[in-house]
Amino acid sequence: MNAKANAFARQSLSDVKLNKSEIKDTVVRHLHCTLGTDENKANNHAWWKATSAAVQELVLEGLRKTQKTHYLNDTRAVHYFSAEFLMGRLLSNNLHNFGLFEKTNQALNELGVSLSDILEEEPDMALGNGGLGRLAACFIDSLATMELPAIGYGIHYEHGLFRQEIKSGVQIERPDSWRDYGNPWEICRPESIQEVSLYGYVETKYGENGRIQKEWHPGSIVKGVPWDIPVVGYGGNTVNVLRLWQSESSDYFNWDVFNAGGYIDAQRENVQAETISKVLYPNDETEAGKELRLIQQYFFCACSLKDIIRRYKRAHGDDWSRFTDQVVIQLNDTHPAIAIPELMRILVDRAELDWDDAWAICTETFAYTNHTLLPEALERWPARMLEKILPRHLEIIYEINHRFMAEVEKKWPGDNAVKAKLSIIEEGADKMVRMGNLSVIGSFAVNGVAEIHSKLVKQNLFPEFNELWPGKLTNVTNGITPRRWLKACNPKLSSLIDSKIGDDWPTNLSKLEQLAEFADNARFQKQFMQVKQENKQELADEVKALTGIDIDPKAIFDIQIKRLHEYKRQHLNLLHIMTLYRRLLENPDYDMHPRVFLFGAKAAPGYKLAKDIIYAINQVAERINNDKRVNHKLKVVFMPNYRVSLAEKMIPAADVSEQISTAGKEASGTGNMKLALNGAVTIGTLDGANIEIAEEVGDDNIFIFGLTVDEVHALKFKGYNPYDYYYQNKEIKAVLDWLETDYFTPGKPGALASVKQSLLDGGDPYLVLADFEAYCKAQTDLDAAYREPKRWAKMAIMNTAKMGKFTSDRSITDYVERIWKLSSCHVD
Ligand code: 26Q
Repeated sequence: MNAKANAFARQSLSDVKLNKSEIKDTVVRHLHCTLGTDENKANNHAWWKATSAAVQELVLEGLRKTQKTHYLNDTRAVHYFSAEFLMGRLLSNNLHNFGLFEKTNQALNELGVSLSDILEEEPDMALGNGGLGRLAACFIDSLATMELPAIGYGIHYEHGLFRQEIKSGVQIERPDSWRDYGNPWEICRPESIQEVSLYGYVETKYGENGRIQKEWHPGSIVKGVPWDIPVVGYGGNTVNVLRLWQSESSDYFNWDVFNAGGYIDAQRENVQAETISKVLYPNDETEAGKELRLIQQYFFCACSLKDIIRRYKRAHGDDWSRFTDQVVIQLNDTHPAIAIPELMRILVDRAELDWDDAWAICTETFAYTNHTLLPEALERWPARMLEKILPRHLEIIYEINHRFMAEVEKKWPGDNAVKAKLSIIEEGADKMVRMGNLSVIGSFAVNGVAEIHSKLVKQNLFPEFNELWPGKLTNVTNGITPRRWLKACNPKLSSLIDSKIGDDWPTNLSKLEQLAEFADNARFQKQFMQVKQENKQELADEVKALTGIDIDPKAIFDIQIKRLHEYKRQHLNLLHIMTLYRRLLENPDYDMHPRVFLFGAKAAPGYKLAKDIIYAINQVAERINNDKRVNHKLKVVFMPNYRVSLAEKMIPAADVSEQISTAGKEASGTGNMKLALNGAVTIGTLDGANIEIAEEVGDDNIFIFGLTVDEVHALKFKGYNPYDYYYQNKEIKAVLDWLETDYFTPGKPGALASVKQSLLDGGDPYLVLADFEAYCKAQTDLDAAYREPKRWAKMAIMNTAKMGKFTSDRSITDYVERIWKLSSCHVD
């Protein structure tokens, strides 16, 4: 961009009171000067890029001001370390947060362009699997909105979560290429490149004062190139950053190989280095133990710590005494736990601090969020692997453990069982490093993500740690940003709410409670349900376009959207659908309101049964949707490639929110909050945040069913036999046997047998059959409620009205007050 254009940009877009014609001029200028095209030639993609570039001018202005303000005020900041940030699309969000959405819509209209069409051109930034990654994205939105000094640190994956295609009912994974045609938001910062060491060996030396010195001689060095994604707060004052590291080969390291004539070897090194940030691992809730995954984790933690320390030293030089005043690091699960020994290495080996001083700094710097109780999801790394990749870190972990074991001995003298349990090292043929234990020991605070989950973390996962350090384990219930998950995704409901209670609810979500006054008001009920109806019509059009399936917008839209996992029990939903189908076949007059069941879910590529469940859903859908006897009452839709931007279309149209995990297994859930906020009624178990949602909306406005956590434990303890339910309940037997025939897979009997098998001989680990009857009963009650329009409208309104607690602003306030001890910093 030339200097004149730049000056023009400042005069125009930097003034938030931008008018329409200035927006038009800026977008057109970018069409010409950035995209090299013009109004006549430009397609929607070019218009999207030009509009984004125009908005980016404002973003960068805000970013510059924010960074200057934070620097001048020498603010304490939170550093959110996460292997995943599921950002989704940014243009609509940034326009809303700057308050420019409507004006830009009009400006583009006058240029003959539809804003809603060009928004569809933006690829999702899918640098995450599901809940954990999206939580990180909601949190950085709240941090910027609340003008808190914060930075997100993660990995600049070349390929985000795979794109899902469904071919003949089967999930096919395709690479995601979100940056193929350039990303208008990210800024490369070569001036802040960091180098990271890997492999090699450790040399022990003796310093002059007799102090043992360890020197790590790395076998390989890679470069971390930072890409900054600006994060615009609502209101547009504070613009924080998400800094994502991309790996590259280090020129410095390859020079020798290259000079020695090893061009090919040098190239191989290049490829290996670049592999580190190539692809996001798609296995949520399972520990894969792959070497590359560990290298990814260390890579981004090491880059981020160097970045933090560089910034700290710029202000405080070599004086470490103020480090913990300035820096707090939140670990999003154990994925970044290797940062703990890395900071120890920097402090002890590089800064030459005494161990105890270094450890004091470390344990005042880190806090850790746990997101799971599933044993298969708790990260453990083979000590041998750590030794090879990070030899010095393994030594440090042993030292941390050695000193910690002495503490345990003091508290529980002679108790070897408790030592074995609390040790960071799991002994055995192959020693394993337990990242959960390391994280608890190396942090000053540990939190679960919903009341019940945190209680179980204290009681079942880490009871001895809770005894050793009372108060360290705590709860911060998750939340979601109402800017994306109501204001931006549901403009019709947002306007209706504005008209009733004013427009400051996006930053003060408990104001929604005022809607409760109108829950019985016939006129408001009508308006509310009219909005829902229009959203359902829009989704029906989308379903038709994406899948070719016709659905009736007057039917109940019953939605289950989340990663596919046995514990989330999509197959419980499926068994109920098959039960309704059977009832309808047996009795064509079976009394029910027409219902459309919609699913969105990706399965980890290596999770066979999860993929089988997707196949089963699709095959049952195919049969039901084409069965004239029932398809006026029952439809099933599997929406391919579930992702943030699809969630934004489905959630506003939901009547029913399926939250049916086995009690004790879903740490919190956040989709439950998004759906309820948009007026969907939950059918769910007493699990995760469902419990707190039920407390907020009241028993009349939610359908709770099934075993509680205590009942699950009791049943497992007494010995659970799924065959008891199979033989006792005719409908269970009928639908499970049905799965084994070729009714849903013509010519291929047994193609769905694995689902049945897992629920019988497989032992039904998630108690699907035990909860089946209660689930069906709750579904029948729900159907009856829907058929009383006034009752249903009230329930839907009450759900929206009572979601104030679940704004991520409240979660962040909890973190700030109880863990981070941060102050906001106003940016003018
Ligand atoms: C681990 C090892 C190797 C490869 C991948 C992974 C991996 C990746 C992602 C393990 C777990 C995840 C993601 C977990 C997750 O999303 N958990 C969810 O977190 C939400 C936010 O707290 C909760 O609401 C959900 O209940 C929880 O399931």
